[in-house]
Amino acid sequence: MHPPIDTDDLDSALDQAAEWLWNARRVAVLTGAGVSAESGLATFRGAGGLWEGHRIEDVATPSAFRRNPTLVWRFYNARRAALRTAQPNPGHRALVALEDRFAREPSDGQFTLITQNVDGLHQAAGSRRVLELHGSLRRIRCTGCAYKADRGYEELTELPHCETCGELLRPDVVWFEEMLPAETWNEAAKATAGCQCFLVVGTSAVVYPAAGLIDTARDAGACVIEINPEATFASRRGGLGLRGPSGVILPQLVQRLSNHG
Ligand code: BV8
Ligand code: ZN
Repeated sequence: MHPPIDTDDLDSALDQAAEWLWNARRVAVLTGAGVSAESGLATFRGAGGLWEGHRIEDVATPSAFRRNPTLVWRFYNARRAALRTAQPNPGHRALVALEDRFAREPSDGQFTLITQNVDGLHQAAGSRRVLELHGSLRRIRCTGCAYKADRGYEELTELPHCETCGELLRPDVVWFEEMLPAETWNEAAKATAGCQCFLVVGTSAVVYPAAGLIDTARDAGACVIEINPEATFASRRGGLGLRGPSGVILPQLVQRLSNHG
């Protein structure tokens, strides 16, 4: 599944990353679809740019929903169905351990988990504070009124309508060309600008403004650590690369950190 990891490089890189975390008081983490790949969920660009067999513009934009809401709901209902059997993996749990180590309480600003993922697996693993930049597959909202609800991963009808006003319901996710939730984005940007160590895990760093947080961290003088089996757009912008799957690397990093003292 992944190219062989050069253990010598990885070993020294893990030591360096643990040292940086040991000296940090405020840590921020940006996760992407790669963190959930080890829970069996398809990544966004894994299959050559097709997402579960669809093009972005056909399933993840407001115009796609206006044009063919049934197709969009088929795409999101399939992803919701996949979540009924998906479980958090050791990478998710390692991030909970990091939060427990750095944050005395969830909102003390010492540890901020920022995710592009919409699968809810960080919360399922026990992460207490998760900034969901792109919304959540659990939630749906009405296109005609203020109705919004967490419907878990229950099966929805092919074209769900609002019981209050009768209008179409939509997934409460951020589609392309839509603004991110302002408060969540501001919290993420503030935490990133104030952190001393920034972990970038399982993202191709292609989607903005989320990927811009990597530059924000670097400009703020934070140590940037990227965990990914492959090099990405983020890799070219410096920082330390831990080449490998997050479900393996994150637990190793947490172990090094606790060995450190
Ligand atoms: C915005 C929806 C302001 C929920 C997502 C033209 C007009 C308008 C905007 C734009 C434009 N051109 C560009 C833009 C900006 C656009 C954008 O960035 N486009 C990209 C395609 C270039 N951004 C937006 O539109 C954003 N809004 O800009 O608003 C605005 C408004 C109007 C007009 C102008 C500006 C909104 C962005 C949010 C889009 N919604 N999701 C859903 O259905 O999921 S983003 C989508 O991509 C997913 O959420 C996904 O999480 C996210 C990012 O992808 P990744 O997580 O990085 O996943 P990917 O598959 O790419 O990579 C996986 C990585 O994991 C790989 O590196 C792989 O190597 C690694 N990996 C694999 N296995 C493992 C692993 N890593 C570790 N361990 C493993 N085992
Ligand atoms: Zn309604």
